[in-house]
Amino acid sequence: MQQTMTATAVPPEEKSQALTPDEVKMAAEAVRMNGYVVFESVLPREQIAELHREFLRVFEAYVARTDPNRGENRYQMHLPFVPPFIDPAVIANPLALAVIEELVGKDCVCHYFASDTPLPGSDYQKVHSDIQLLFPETTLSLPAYSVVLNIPLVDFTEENGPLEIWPGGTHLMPGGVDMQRLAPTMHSERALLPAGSLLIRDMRMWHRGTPNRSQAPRPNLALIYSRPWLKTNYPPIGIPTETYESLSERARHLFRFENIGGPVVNAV
Ligand SMILES: O=C(O)CCC(=O)C(=O)O
Repeated sequence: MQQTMTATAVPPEEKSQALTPDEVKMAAEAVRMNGYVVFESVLPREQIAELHREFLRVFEAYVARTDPNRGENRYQMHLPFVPPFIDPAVIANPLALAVIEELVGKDCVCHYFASDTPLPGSDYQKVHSDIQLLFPETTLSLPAYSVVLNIPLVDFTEENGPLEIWPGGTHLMPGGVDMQRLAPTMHSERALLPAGSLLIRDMRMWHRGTPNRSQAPRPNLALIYSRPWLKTNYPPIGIPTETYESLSERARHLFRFENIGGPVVNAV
């Protein structure tokens, strides 16, 4: 992918800790201009292996009791707000947050904690954006108000259904554009990402899931961070009170509008 950045001058073991102020600015500019930025292989392999293992346990139980909800053989699943998913490197990743705060402000909230998984046999999704435009009746391009952080739990390859994105301005398109007719005429990219990478993208950027032709599920964690006034229809995240109180101050601030004291979903 073109907008791949590395946390230069940061030793691998501290990769998730820091970016220089200049790197934060550059990464935020990349999202503003192109709709996304990638930091490759930030989470350590061992952590990804544990997340993947636990994910599959939760996911298999989910698949056994629900129908595909994002097209054939393709599932969106809310994550249970429990370890290892709520590790600080996932919910309040310092590298991702530095860029996210630059884009949607330090007072932002995290209001979506979920995953997207195409299974073998899945097909192309329709090209779509993940959020409504604030003023679809105008041609105004507004700054970012909501961004999604994707963390692949396996390497995304040509075979296993990588996310396809339309960078270079689709996040700034006005309302009323015929996305399905226009998208095939525009440049798109497949997000071929190593497991544990961080993909930060403007929620408005056009994208779609592609067919998984491998033998295994292709899980992608998805956390949405937005300006605190944004209203969406996502169910509030259920967070037991003791879990909430055990979080860092930063994480508590991020999840402050969620269902504190509410039930954990999809736990097994
Ligand atoms: O394949 C993915 O990770 C994302 C799929 C997607 O965009 C969706 O289900 O809305």
